[in-house]
Amino acid sequence: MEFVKAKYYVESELPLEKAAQVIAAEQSTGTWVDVSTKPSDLDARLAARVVGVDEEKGTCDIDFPLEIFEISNIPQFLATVAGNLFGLEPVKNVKLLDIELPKSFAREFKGPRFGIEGIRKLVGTERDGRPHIGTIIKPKVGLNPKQTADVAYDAAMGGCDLIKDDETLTDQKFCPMEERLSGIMEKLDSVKQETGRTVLYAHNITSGLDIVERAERAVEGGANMLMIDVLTSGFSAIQAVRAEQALKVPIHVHRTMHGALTRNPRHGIAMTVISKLTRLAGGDQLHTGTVSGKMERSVEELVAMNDFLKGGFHGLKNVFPVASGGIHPLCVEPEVKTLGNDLVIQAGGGIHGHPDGTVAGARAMRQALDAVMSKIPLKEYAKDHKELARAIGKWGGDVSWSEIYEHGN
Ligand code: CAP
Ligand code: MG
Repeated sequence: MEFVKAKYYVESELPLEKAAQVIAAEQSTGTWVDVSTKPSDLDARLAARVVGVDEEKGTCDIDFPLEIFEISNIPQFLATVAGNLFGLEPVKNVKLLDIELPKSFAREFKGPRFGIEGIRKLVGTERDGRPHIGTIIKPKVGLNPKQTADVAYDAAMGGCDLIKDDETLTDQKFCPMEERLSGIMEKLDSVKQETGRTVLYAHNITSGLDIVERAERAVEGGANMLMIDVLTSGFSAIQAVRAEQALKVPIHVHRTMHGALTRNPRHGIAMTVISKLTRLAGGDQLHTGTVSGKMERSVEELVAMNDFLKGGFHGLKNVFPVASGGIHPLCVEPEVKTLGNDLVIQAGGGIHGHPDGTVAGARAMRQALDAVMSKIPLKEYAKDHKELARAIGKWGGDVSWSEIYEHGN
């Protein structure tokens, strides 16, 4: 018999073993009371079972028989391993820390269409294997299509490999997605003619109702990458877009709202779980966090999660981890040193907030990356790279994120 294995952190007034059994029952064949309607042989087939507890760490391991899952149905999977248990009265706090999926479960999913190697081929970095530099158009919302395209052009000419919509920009009246798409793709075609470089544009199709139609219209309109906010759209949204054979473009996955699940170490769902499900669903790139940016993190979990995304997983293609959030040129070194070269390093404010504007900001990010790849100290490299020098002048001080938010920067 094969199992999906789940690890939980649990706080309860009940003894840990008992609390684990309560969770296992509730999430499989039981409820709060024995029922006369349960066939005597059912538990042997479908009951989840507690296979270990660690009193010191407060964790338990529960095995779910594979048969309890509907293959390739992520919503049902989450209802089973991450459902009612979070609200059970006797379980005061619980966090789903990790899941282990057998090959027979994972191989029912398509996984990423491109993966890291496929995206590198699109951008032309398959040989040098350097990290990609991306930017998010800022301000987050409010620009019209022409203004958005102009910012995209500047960032691309400055050296960005990837331009993305921000997570809250979809098809609002001030920036209709089809006009935005055509404007940006026209600019990126000019970049290609002027520099020979292919720059990707992650076009945000996040929506609940018509996401496949949006994806089809976007690809017909020339999109070379799609973007989906996985937690607000749902994992099935990624699966549905990925399942469309004609949509031969990579999917950039943003994780906005994840903090509601991942941030509390005592309650919720770990980002590790979200990353595994995103890979199954078909995300080619996924925001997983930074070691030096504005969002909170566990570096240990981040490194392990990125290693999972880049490594083998039952024959599914790998996923490009994205480091984003408060990133500027001085963050490039710690990100690459900790997370490696298979990384998309994204800066929004860190490019468009450069003292000399977007082109200079993108150049400064590329100069910081070139310095790291050539193993030259940043300040040394900045001596004959003025855009980097100006970024160091602005962000070189040792200030905390709270000070930055309080006093501006
Ligand atoms: C970054 C960003 C991204 C964050 C999300 C923002 O902008 O566009 O959404 O990276 O965080 O809106 O904050 P800045 P994460 O570069 O200006 O900070 O990647 O951790 O999910
Ligand atoms: Mg954003």
